[in-house]
Amino acid sequence: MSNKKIDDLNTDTVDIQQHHPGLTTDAGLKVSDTDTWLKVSNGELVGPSLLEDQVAREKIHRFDHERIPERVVHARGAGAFGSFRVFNDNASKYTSAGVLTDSSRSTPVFVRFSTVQGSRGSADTVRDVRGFAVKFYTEEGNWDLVGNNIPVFFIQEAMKFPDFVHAVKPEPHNEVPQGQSAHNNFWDFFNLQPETSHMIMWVMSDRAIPRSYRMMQGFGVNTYTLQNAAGELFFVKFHWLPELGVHSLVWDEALKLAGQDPDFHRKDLNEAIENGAPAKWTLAIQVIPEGDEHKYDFDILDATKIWPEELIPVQPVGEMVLDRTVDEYFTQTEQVAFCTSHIVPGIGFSDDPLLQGRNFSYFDTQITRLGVNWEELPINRPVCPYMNFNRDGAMRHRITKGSVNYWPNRFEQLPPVEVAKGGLKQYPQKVSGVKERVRGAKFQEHYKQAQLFYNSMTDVEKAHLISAISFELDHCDDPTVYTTAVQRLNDIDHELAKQVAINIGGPLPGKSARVNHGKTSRLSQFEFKPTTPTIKSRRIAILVSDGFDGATVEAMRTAIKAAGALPFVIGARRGSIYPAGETPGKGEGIIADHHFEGQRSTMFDALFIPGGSQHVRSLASNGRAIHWILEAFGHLKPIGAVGEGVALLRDAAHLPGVQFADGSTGTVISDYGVVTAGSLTPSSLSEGLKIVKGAAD
Ligand code: HDD
Repeated sequence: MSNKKIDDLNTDTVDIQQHHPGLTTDAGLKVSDTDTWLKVSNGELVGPSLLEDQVAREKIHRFDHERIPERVVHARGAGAFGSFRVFNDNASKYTSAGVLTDSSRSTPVFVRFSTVQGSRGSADTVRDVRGFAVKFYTEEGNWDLVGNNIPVFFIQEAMKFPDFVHAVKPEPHNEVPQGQSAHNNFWDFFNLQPETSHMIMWVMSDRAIPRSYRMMQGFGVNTYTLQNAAGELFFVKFHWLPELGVHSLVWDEALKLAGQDPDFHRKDLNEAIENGAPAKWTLAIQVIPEGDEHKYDFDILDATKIWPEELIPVQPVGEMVLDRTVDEYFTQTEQVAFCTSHIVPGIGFSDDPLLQGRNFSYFDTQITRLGVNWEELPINRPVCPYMNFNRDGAMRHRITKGSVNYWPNRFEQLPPVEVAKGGLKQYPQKVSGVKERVRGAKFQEHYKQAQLFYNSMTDVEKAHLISAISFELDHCDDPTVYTTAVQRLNDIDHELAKQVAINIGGPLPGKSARVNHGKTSRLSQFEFKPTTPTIKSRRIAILVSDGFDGATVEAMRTAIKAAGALPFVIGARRGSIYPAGETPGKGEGIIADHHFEGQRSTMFDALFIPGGSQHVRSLASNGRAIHWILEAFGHLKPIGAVGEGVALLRDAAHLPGVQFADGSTGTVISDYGVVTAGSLTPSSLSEGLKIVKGAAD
């Protein structure tokens, strides 16, 4: 399908695989030698290099200036292209914005996902908030919805942002730690700034270690406004709901992946798109009419609060599909620049103080990062016509003809556009008051929603949350920090604080004066299942050694591919592995995609162990293969085993008490996510795939 933004970018794209003009300088001079500097030589001895070699000089100069400042936060990211389409008229009552109401449009988008704390080269799977920034290239200009995968934020006021970022970033004296909030300063900030209470619960939950960018919710976080054709105003919060449901890694996986495959999320996004599994989200809105602003016991303009969906329903509006990877990281993912201040008619801001400050900060940061003409860069420019009297500045490259560059001018060129013809309309809001540095009364309450979140977790999620906090506080070596943190957690939930105190040391907290209200909401990630159960794009490892059962592996590979998932054969070595009945060294056997040391079980969603007596004997004597199986089992991955593979699984995963099938009918031990069968039959295969699907659910 055509995508206006891709067409636009194509006008600036060269493909070096298609065009071979030969090597030239940037000025077009054909270069005959790009490897050896011009020197003085007498034929035998080679003397000094000559400064006059302008080709060498320019190559080095150009290289010296390749880096630009990385983003002060969200430095590490991955991007993709796609489109957004409205699929109902839910939004029409509230807004006149075509992008949210016109179902005949396909609006091009670019999305950049990111972590917040780490620098550009940090690992993907660290515990952190994930950025979820969407640029809609609409017919009325760019709309940037710059959100996160968590619906609330650490602070209420933009003015606190530098303090918060300094506190969470590596400490100033030694620049430690990288990609982590597990340090004194972050927790000190939490201790002293109670408005962080709600967000800290989310960041310590499994939401902060997603399995994939494709399996996260997104949230605009701030409160925006919508305005309809009749001029009525509504407050709105934006939600992205992933087609695949919300899934997380377990902490042990996240830790290991940070070393084993620091680009895990980046690769995952590209791998899925390239293998025909575009990433999809439903855009949904929560809407509050202007007159109901003060109806709730929380302030609807406070970014540390959610709007519980039991009170304000989440209404689906349209679907975003990401189906194209970037061609070049720097010019697209690195140079893309978002601004919360970029809205289109029908969408507006609210008095949310965090949003007001963000509206200043983003434009400003892009000037430092990319220069004043950053909006001219191909990835940032709109797909609709644009023209104004902003001029000049470093690296201006658009050439504008005409003899005037101001308004009004004698030629009446470029007059402002009337509101009726699509010009920006300001909502006529009556404002009066006293100039004061104040926060609203309801902004003073910080604990009710932190409790709401904690109460809404399942037991497993609560246990993970306690472990996560205990991990982080264990990395704080200042007793003031970790003992105070326990007191602060006690304001949220006494049991939670007690469990953490037991783990990290220090005095146990006494009963808190603040009692947990016990209420819950739909916040557990288990509530966000895939639209349709699927294993599409999931990575499934098949362990093999020489002498494996060839027919079973072939059948399994075919079944996995047919389900849209990705089979990977993992062997003792990368290269030919021979099935039973074939002589090693003769013929091709099966080519293992990876070997046990090169890839680890953490990188896969499920594991299959075929039968074959020689193959099982050899895996059983391979420590790494045993570790693979045990680790996959420990991480609760679905595991299938057939024939002799069953005994290997039983021994490797230390499951002596569990009954495995030894007949051909197959037994499902679903509590463990384990499926075994004497041989691969249609029924055992379908049971197995069901378990994998269930795990992906
Ligand atoms: Fe921010 C980047 C999300 C509060 C100032 N922010 C940035 C990005 C995301 C967010 C996803 C990366 C965009 C990209 O991929 O290029 N930020 C948020 C959310 C917030 C938030 C959801 C709370 C609702 N941010 C926030 C505040 C301020 C900033 C309060 C300043 C007052 N944010 C920035 C920034 C960044 C940024 C310094 C760094 C790089 C950039 O803008 O382009 O201006």
